[in-house]
Amino acid sequence: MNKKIVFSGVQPSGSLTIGNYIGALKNFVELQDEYECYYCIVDLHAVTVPQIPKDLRSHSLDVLSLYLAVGIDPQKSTLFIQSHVPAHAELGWILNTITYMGQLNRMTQFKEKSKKSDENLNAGLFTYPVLMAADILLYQSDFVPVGEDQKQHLELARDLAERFNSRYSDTFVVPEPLIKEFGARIMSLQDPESKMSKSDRDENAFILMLDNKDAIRRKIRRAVTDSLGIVAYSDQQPGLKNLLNIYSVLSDKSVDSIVANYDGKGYGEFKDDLADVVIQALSPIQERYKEYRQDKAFLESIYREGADKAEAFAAKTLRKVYKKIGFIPRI
Ligand code: ATP
Ligand code: LTN
Repeated sequence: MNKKIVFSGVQPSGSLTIGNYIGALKNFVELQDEYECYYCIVDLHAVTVPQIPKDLRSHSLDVLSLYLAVGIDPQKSTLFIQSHVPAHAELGWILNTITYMGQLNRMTQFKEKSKKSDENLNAGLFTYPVLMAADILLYQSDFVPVGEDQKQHLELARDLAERFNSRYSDTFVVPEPLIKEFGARIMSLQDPESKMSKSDRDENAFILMLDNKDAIRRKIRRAVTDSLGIVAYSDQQPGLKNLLNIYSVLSDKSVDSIVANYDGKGYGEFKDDLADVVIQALSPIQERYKEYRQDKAFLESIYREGADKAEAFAAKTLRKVYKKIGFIPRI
């Protein structure tokens, strides 16, 4: 029986946050028994904002080590680095030619990122969602586990698959996003109206997967709440709502049972316990991370094998696409 295919990617653009963990990595692990999974380190995406080469190199291996440390099993899932499989850039180009400027102009992530940047914007940042569509469509992916912020990009990928299929004949599977009901949008600890982001300038806004115990405790203590003083899950208390989401996902307890536990108790006690929950969830991952990260030879063997497998699949799809478009096959 053929398994359905799952694809997802994380940018090696910095240290990963608990937002990346809860919204993405944690779900990757849960999918690997039921599906054929491809998990990519999307370095071609990372360079749409300026990167320091030495840091980019090391972040790519950091992400690979974190993939392994959270429990992604390279015997079950294919782990690889995007730039090792040239078909991503090649299909990206083709898809650029069927994408409308208007569609890309509507992308909220582009609008936000371009607002934040002081420098000249590069064209890659604008066409980033097209490359993402190529990543997904190359593997005939059925499902794409992502955080809420990627929903619009997934819609573009679906749209491009449908457009290509109707223009040339059935070629691509039309992918579906897998977005969890809880934890798909972890918010900044300093501004609960905006997404927790690893590129935030204020480091109190995020908790990194590799933060030590003291940093975790300190950042949670400083997390913005409100003056109501009641532990409750409501839109009037967005800071607390976010903390409750984190608590719930990482402790596997329902929000209701957590709220009930803090009846009549203050934010201080709640935050201290939340820090324990986060530390307990991250500690074993951090331990395993350290082991993997120092084993260069092992990491190399994983990404090489992964690229071989991914490349074979991707090349097949690309060949089909080129043929349908009217390119002459070399052999
Ligand atoms: P940046 O915030 O620096 O722009 P990012 O962390 O959003 O980067 P990626 O590293 O590519 O970008 O994200 C990897 C995955 O993590 C994506 O599926 C994304 O939806 C998810 N993700 C990122 N931030 C959050 C968050 N705050 N809550 C839930 N999921 C998130
Ligand atoms: N754009 C995504 C990262 C990404 C991705 C993908 C996610 C690139 N290619 C393919 C899922 C599938 C982000 O999180 N910023």
